[in-house]
Amino acid sequence: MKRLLLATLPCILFAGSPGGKDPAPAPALAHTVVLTKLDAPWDMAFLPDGTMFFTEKCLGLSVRLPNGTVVKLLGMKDSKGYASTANDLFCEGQAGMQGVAVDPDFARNRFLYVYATSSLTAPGTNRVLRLKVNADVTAVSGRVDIVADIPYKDKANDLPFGGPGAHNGGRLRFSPGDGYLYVTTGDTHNSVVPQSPTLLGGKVLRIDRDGKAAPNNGAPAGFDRRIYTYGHRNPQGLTFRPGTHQPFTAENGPWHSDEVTALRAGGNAGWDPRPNMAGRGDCPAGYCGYSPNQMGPMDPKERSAYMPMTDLKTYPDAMRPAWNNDGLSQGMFSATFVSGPQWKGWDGRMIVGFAGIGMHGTPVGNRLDVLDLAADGLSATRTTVKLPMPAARFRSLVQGPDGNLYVAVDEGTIYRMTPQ
Ligand SMILES: [Ca+2]
Repeated sequence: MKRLLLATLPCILFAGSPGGKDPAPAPALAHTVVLTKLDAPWDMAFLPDGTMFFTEKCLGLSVRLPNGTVVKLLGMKDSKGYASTANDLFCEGQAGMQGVAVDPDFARNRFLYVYATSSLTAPGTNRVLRLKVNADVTAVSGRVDIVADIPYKDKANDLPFGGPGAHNGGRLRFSPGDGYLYVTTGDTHNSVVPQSPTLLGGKVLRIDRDGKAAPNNGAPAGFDRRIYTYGHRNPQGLTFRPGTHQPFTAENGPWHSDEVTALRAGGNAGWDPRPNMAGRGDCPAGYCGYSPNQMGPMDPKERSAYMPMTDLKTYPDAMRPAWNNDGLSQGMFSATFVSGPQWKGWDGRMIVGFAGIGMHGTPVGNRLDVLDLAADGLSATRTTVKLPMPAARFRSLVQGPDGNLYVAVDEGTIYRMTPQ
């Protein structure tokens, strides 16, 4: 008996340890097309029976019922064929109808949440809408904008780069641990936003179903109490580690320096593109987020002079990233942990999705990676998924109630990826 225990011990020690020899193989993957010919699907959220709510960035909110029927629930300005339409909701650039989340207590309250850009407040704001789904899941009603003051980048404040709607954040996820709603927001190419104690861009918010601050968010004195972490650039991936429920973001960085970060309450993610910070001078349009050259590709030899995603010189207590893309490709837009024995060696690991082929001539762009994160969330090792379907712009990743991975791509398809 003692010998048997010793023989199995190395497997336990090595499981999930970055750099360690991995005893469990990667799963083989099959794929199925769930929906296609969509218009820029952005996110999905599931009920336990497989009902799948999904957003299309410039059209609105729909649902795919377990029998395969699709019902269009809430349209945006100029959308056609929806059960109801909200004329204040619009899309522009990266902004539009984005994240979607189901209330953990949906069976009782039937609440659903979407992140959407609205014209109700000039010059446009991003909002978190709470909706009530009817009994047969064919309509929504009772809209309440539980957050109505997330910054949006409008035309008047455009810069020489990015366009209106840029750096718009937009992922919504309920924590399976504490039950609160987490919301990622972008810096909107406005340098004062990410470190601002009151502006809600460049943040992760943590709120209850009415939009009120959750307890113990931990941000410094003087901060809006809804702020959980700050100093972000454009987080669009948000996921919770199985077991510990620790939240992680995946966010876009300049020159392909995308980051995955383990969040802690009140933490600063260390992004500060203001002029005259950290030895920088003035920058065009007051935004140093692409300093020093502002427009062109990074010169790898000059990497240390480029704007850091986590400025540890200015903010030594900032949250260290677990992983940085370090120039490999541009645009990490989604992340989810996967769990369950069917995932074999990937059980408990994070899948991250990229959407950036051809940007600045990078050779690898549209891909899914698997990150094996250390227990302390401060380091990770990466492998790349051998895709069963064509590479595409990976916008959303969600593990469904059936344990499979659902993947939305900008090209208009939602896939189901099934480990074999
Ligand atoms: Ca950071």
